[in-house]
Amino acid sequence: MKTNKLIIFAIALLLMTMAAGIALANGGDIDIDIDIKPGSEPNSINLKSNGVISVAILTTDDFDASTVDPTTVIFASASPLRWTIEDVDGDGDQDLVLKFKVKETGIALGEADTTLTGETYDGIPIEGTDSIRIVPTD
Ligand SMILES: [Ca+2]
Ligand SMILES: [Ca+2]
Ligand SMILES: [Ca+2]
Repeated sequence: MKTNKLIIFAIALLLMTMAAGIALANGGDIDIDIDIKPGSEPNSINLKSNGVISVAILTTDDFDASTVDPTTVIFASASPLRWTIEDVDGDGDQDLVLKFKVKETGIALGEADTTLTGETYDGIPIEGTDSIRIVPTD
């Protein structure tokens, strides 16, 4: 009897979680996982750099990064220079890796995270945020 109650509780919890997920999806943006500077942590950014920064949109159980239209992606204020589909985190599924010019991002001193937005090919808005660490530039 106790086991039955536990199972019913677990199912109820699962249904509630699913309902919350659907509500969120209907609310607009899909929350996506991004990784600024894939494979490195913290995500140090040198604002004086003329370089390029990589940002990965990760494929998860809930989201397929290859559905993102790269031409719609904006990271901070920058549009991507180029992109590739690759398994950047080595977990067996294909991720979308985009490159941005650091200078075009408009990231300023004191910012602690940066958001990437875009749309899927179906026009569904996506949004993901990751932390950054601005490298001191005396
Ligand atoms: Ca990172
Ligand atoms: Ca994955
Ligand atoms: Ca992967």
